[in-house]
Amino acid sequence: MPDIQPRPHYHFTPAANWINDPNGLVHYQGEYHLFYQHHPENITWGPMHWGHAVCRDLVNWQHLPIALFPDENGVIFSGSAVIDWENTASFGRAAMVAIFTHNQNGHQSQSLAYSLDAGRTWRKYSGNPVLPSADGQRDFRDPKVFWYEGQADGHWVMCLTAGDRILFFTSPDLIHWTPSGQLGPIVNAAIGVWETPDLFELYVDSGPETRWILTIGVQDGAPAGGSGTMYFIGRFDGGTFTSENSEETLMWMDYGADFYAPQSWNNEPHQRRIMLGWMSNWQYANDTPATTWRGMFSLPRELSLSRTATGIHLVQRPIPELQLLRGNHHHWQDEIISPGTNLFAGIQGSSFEINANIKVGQDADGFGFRVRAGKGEETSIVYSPREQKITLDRTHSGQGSFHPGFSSSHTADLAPVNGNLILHIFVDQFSVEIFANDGQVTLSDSIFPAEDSFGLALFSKGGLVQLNTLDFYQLLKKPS
Ligand code: DQQ
Repeated sequence: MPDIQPRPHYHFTPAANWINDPNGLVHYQGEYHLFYQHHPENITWGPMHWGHAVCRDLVNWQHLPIALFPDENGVIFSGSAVIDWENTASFGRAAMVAIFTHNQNGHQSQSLAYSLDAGRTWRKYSGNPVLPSADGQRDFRDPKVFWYEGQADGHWVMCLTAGDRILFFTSPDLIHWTPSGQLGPIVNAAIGVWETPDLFELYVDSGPETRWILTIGVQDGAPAGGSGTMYFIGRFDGGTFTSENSEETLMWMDYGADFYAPQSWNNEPHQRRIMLGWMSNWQYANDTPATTWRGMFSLPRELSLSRTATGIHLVQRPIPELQLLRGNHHHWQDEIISPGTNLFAGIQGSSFEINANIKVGQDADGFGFRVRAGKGEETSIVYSPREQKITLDRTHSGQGSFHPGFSSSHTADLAPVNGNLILHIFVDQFSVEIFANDGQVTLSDSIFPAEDSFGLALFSKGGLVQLNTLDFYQLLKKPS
């Protein structure tokens, strides 16, 4: 890595040093707040603080001073934020309240801090912690809190993780919490510690039917190796969540290796459910190439539910605001791609968007894209029509020897829809994110290519492929 470490063009990174989980995502008075796990003195994980940034369009982020510092109750682990419109906690009308885990030598409890000036300055609640862990319980963390309207007057709901389960609590005032339910452990338990839950309601297709979604970070044992995010679909009665997943099915949000600890925004002003995750993996998070900063966030994704022949599934689409980044555009339609040709001849880039609609025949053995190609390196996105699988291959993507688990390829099942495949791909300095078939399947990987690995190709292997349409946009560099 050069001394001056390059930045992604449009993915969020800390101004300096270490970040991991997104925390406290809340919208207030025109600003999207993004807090995050932060070690301000080192590029490796350490005593956790909450860093802070704000944004009006989910694209142009502004760094703000650190919001929460460690104190006598411990360091500040992950959590969420709400706006207490009705002053239920008596901190002040419309206080922004952060609900987070205090970690004191491995003992974890939940605490509060509040801000009366749109998140610029913070005070810890004097009665912290508000929810100590039961005796001897080690893992008890990452509270996600939201307001539940329900039939009566409404109340606060908290879900948090406790080892291999999720615990639910309710409260009238954010201070007094009553246990209200539990999910887990589940049958297929050969997976790591659960972390960073989120819980929210979505329409199935365009409604009126709804389901609740519970997302959970699993520290180890995800499909791409190491950490990953699973989800449950079910019902929530205001106190507890009941899963409708079949017992043996684990559903995963993303089939790449780098989408972890995601959280969604509370109070999103357009009633969208927008989520972003940390683009790393506890297998190698502390080892990735870095000199001055380490860690980045995924693109924000809008979530919805769709019912298909195999049941209800989460759908994730890049938010439309990302179109603000679009620069030079190339469009193709009705092209035949034959082995050895490259539609992108003369075009190169390190930060771009591809949206392709490709007819899936049985002629070619495979087709796809090579991106960030340079001297001896490339990252490939390959579709196999026979196996109906998509693979994101970063085995030769650039630096990878920093951890044995990094140089790997990641595969997901992906059937064509009406005979076609849609690949919506975002590439940046250190990442590839694939939203396939209009967000039905996603794969997100970090990569560490040379800065000048600009090569780009659309290829077919063993036969012809028909391209219906392809849009390519260079994506503009945002100030960091
Ligand atoms: N990271 C935080 C914890 C959380 C874990 C500590 C997930 O609160 O469980 O930095 O990455």
